[in-house]
Amino acid sequence: MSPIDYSVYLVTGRDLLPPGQSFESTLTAALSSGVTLVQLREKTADTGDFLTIARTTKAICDAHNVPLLINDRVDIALAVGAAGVHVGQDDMQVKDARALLPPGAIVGVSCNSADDVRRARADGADYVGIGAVYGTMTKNVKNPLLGPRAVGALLALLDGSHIRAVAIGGIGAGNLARTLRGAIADSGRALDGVAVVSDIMASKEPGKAAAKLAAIVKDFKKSMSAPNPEKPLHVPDLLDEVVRVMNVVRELNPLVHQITNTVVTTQSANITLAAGASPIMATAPKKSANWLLSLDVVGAMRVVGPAANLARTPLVFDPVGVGATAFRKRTTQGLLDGFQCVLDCERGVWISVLKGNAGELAAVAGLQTSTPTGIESGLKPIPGAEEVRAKGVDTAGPGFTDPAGFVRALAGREHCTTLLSGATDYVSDGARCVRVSNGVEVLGRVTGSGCMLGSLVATYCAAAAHIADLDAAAAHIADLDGAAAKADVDGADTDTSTVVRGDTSTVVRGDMLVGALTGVLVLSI
Ligand code: 3NM
Ligand code: MG
Repeated sequence: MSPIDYSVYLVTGRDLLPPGQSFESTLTAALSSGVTLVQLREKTADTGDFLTIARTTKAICDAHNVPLLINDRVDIALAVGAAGVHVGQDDMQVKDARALLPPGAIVGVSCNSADDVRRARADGADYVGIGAVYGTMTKNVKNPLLGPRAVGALLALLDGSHIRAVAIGGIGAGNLARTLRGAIADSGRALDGVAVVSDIMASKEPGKAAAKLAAIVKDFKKSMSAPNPEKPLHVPDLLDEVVRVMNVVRELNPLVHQITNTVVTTQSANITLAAGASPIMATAPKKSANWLLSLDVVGAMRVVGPAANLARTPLVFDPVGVGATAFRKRTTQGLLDGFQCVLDCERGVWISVLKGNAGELAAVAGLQTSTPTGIESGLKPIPGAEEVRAKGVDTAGPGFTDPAGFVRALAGREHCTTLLSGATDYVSDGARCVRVSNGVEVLGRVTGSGCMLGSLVATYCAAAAHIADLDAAAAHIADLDGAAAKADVDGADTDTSTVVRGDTSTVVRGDMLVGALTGVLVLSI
């Protein structure tokens, strides 16, 4: 028997079907569009009805060559010749189910805690369904919600075993990539797939819903098997890139959608125009009066971020003053869990940018390293994060002892190009790190200069579809500093602007962008 593909695991729920949609048509559409495994879950059906629906389901699964598992009921699985069963913690135990089923049958089990996973391992389960990751209306979940990082911690308990793992609970296209990326154990073990009920069952377009999930899982798996290639950077080449990307902006005149706070809206729009792009400063993702009325800024970010990810639109996230209050920390955590940095597999680069000053990035590094449920988070602590504390939107203290190392580690963990702005700026994609040392002191005293930097990063990313983000991000820093240098009446020396590879550089000059104040920038080309 070929190995089970857990990528997109549909767990049925007939009660969730929208009006006019039959179980058979939903199942057929989903199976034609990327679902790789089905679990028939019937919580209220009598045995006779369960058997009838199981036969129908088995026939449809067979027609698509997709294995079928039965929730809880070993007898039904045997009667229809299903590939196996899925049991909950209150159902028959894995060992007992295994004893009743033919050799080679699949037995999976729901897990919510470290103990559950350890027991599943000891009992020889084939896979675990870890959940609930997020809140869901589909099941009355009494256990603690895990969040992606605790899922990663539970995955670590499977190290060295062949047990496969899927996550379940409140997962859909909008949070899937972030879920997959957030749930990686230290060993590098990742989820084998995702189980969903309502995202497909309650959809009026179940085929489309399944296809979206399948595309995201495929992207993720590809990115895990093909790590970011190490591409050496040469300063002269990089400076050529700066010029090239600036020209591309002028040619393309990209539309740059920016959702930001009211302090900086005007500056952000102006610098976008000055770079040769078109800003749109809307909090509403669609031109609809309802959206405008009903969405606050954070709400708009929650809607637009995942939409940008799905459309493969570069997205710059600037968690302004995240360390200052519990509210901002919560909001940033929620946003990071809700949207994610999409990997462009063809180019082998992460196409989104996380940007902040030292205080902000230190706070992001410290987010949720332990989860509310007490499970040790799978999120790696970032060395040096404790060296910097946020003070309002500003940073207190002298900064990181090894900023390049810090940024590289954070970029690696968050899987997106990360830009640390400061007197010297550092940009890393997790492998390479560029240090930009042409800071201009006056920028530290201009509110919104960090925001403007974010606008430029976004603008150049939009234009740089064929240029690695790292280079694009470095390009605008050089640009903003250059512009500021020209404007600085005390005459900063623009000729000494230097863009060099981080770990080899010793050039540090100036003071740039300490007081960053920004929102989220979402750009569309
Ligand atoms: N099991 P949806 S959560 C069936 O935590 C199930 O074990 C869960 O539904 C667990 O994809 C869940 O609609 C429901 O959120 C998942
Ligand atoms: Mg059960």
